[in-house]
Amino acid sequence: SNTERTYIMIKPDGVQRGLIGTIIQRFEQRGFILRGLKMMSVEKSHAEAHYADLSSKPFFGGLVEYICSAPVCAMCWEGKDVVKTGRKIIGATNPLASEPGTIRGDFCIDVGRNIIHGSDAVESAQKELALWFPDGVCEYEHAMKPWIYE
Ligand code: YYY
Ligand code: MG
Repeated sequence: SNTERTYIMIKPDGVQRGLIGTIIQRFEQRGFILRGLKMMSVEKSHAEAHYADLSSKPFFGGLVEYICSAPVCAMCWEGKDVVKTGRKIIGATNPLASEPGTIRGDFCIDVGRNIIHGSDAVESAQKELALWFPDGVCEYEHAMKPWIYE
């Protein structure tokens, strides 16, 4: 459906490196609709909840510390197949394996500083949006819709 939603987050390195505008532009110019956007300093427990599935990994502690090290930019994007397409726009987890033209493939090198998060499935997107946007997102009619979808 055209109203699928995903959770996208610019991580502390992306925020500090001044990449918010560039990243938003890539989703916006593709035709996706921005429904939620906020800057947020992340509590340890919140980062741990977001990455709960990875809690047994050796990099978990460092990952949580990184996410809490400076503010993040939390976003909800909407559109047809936005979860899968968002992952394509972002690129592979390890930036050295990300194709040029993807966000990670254009702007970063280390897996532990890969500047952006994107939900990996519709179900995880719903969970993540509930965690990061507990008060919901902005429900509005976007004027571009008939020019993006037939
Ligand atoms: O969804 P994605 O961010 O592409 O990767 P995940 O496998 O969900 O891992 C989340 C996050 O953990 C990843 O973006 C960087 C970090 N990480 C790491 O530091 N070292 C690894 N070997 C794997 C993942
Ligand atoms: Mg993931």
